[in-house]
Amino acid sequence: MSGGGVAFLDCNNNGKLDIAVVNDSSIDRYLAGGDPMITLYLQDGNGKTLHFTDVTATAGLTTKGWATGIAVADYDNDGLPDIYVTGYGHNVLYHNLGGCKFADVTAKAGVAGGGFSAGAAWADYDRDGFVDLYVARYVSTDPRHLPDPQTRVYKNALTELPDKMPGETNFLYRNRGDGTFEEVATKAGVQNPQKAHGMGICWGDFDGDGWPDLYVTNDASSNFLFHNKRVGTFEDIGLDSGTAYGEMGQTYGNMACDSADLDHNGRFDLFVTRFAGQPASLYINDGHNEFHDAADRAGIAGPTSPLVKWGANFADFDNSGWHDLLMASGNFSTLLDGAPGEPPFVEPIELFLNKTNGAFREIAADTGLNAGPLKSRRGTALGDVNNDGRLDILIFNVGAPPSLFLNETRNDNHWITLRLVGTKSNRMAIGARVTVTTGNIKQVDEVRAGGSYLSTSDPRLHFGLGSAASFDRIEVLWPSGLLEQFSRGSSDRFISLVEGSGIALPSGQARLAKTPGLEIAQAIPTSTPQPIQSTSYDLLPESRWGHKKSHRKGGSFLAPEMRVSQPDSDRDEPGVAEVTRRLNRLLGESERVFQGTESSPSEEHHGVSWIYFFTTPP
Ligand SMILES: [Ca+2]
Ligand SMILES: [Ca+2]
Ligand SMILES: [Ca+2]
Ligand SMILES: [Ca+2]
Repeated sequence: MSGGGVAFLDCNNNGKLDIAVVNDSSIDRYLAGGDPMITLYLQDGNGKTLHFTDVTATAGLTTKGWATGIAVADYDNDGLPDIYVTGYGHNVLYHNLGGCKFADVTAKAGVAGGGFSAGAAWADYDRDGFVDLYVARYVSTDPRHLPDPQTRVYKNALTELPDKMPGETNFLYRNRGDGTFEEVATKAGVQNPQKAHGMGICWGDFDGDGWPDLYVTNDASSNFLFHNKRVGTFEDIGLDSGTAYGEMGQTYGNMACDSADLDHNGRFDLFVTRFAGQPASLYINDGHNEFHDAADRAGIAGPTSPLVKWGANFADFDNSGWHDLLMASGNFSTLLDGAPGEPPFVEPIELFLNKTNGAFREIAADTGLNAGPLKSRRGTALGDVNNDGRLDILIFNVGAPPSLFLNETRNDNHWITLRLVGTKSNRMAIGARVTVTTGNIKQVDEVRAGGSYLSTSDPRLHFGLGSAASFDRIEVLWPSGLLEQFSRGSSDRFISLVEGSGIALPSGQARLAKTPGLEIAQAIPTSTPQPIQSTSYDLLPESRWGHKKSHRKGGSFLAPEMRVSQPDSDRDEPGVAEVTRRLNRLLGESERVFQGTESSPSEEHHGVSWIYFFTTPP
């Protein structure tokens, strides 16, 4: 199997991220009923220590099956994140009852799916205040009627190759707002009638019109970019946009996607991972729904090509103000180890540091990410699991416990992390577009719920601010259409922004097309809003990444080479041994003992470093 996914979520809203991990199964076990589809690890440290406890059974997450992916969102706007799990045979929707107790509401909700579901992700595509769910399905296969082994041997491995198997259509579940969903993929034009092999999903407003668009990666086929036509329907502009194929029009084995505004021009760019021998694509958004593949120029095509690539995330790991890129890899079978031309089952993680000039440099070896035993990696998720202002990494490993990497980068850079609370908009503000201005730099990001490879990251938006000890303003374009400003404030803290508590900017309503059905006000607890000052909403200059033209010069507060300093004992930062001890029971039962290693800081450290924790095999 090509699973699976991981998720950061805060299941009891106590401000500390919990962890959900998909559970693999096997054909024999699946035919006997399967395995519990996910494991939930509750973060229950005392604030000083990081500690997790497996609460799967007491949380009621007991539905069995063969899981692949996980997508978390608050589908009923009650303030508690709910969990959707994809898998083979059936999917499951767990409603969060509070206190990290869940109920399987799949049947009532009508989102069981069927067949072989892979990626899933939430977005409010019709902007009615309730998040909707897209599910990509992979191949059509039946473990009770497997094909003749003699016809399905790939090198040394008995396997079914996707390009020789029929695919399946995809699902779009429209949230009716009453706990039930209506499957509307055909009506909406996102059904995938050609039955391409769906894998990854990236919702994002790629054309900046305020309506979420949908990118779907397909194995052994071209990718879809479904442009939201604002009337409940989509059109596939994958081919016209330049995001359907490889740079020279190649059809590839596409796995996962992620998006971010890499070049500070307000447009979301796309990254796509692929099978071995196929470079990843970095599709730079040129505006007007046109992209070009800059992976080669950016120094990403070469290093990514040999690997069997899965999860990938853009994130600012050193808080420089520029997105770096994480990528996880691993071949699909140990039986291929040693086969001519085949990458091994276990492969290194790659981390590309943004050089801020349109190019990246692969620095994983210097960060400690590969200091422990290599694994066959799959889904990846990001989140600040210890709330120290640095994004940490969670990765699914095939046949092994997941890996959690704590970001131990030491530098003087600043950051803010924003939690958005929708009132008219969906409660988790999925799809909200946030612009953070520091000096003459504007960074844009969007709240997402599911993506990359089968996984869900921390819903809080993390912004590295470089040397800026304060931000000038934050603007939020809520899914309801409201554009609000929150005033200047100091960096290095977590801020909650509640829809309606800032200063409304009139241009927000005018900028977006009106849509009916947005009057879904709810009484919710609010945090203290920031004091306000008004301002204009300037556009940014053209991208320096673009092939068309670039007039963006200087003016940046971002220094690419960050000073590396040793841990400051005054900051009450635990050392490796102490963290190791504290993490002794991390991610599992008492028999899963953790060991810690640390990479050695060096001149080639590049300001990014990690403590690597891994479990001994059970
Ligand atoms: Ca909920
Ligand atoms: Ca909706
Ligand atoms: Ca759009
Ligand atoms: Ca952290």
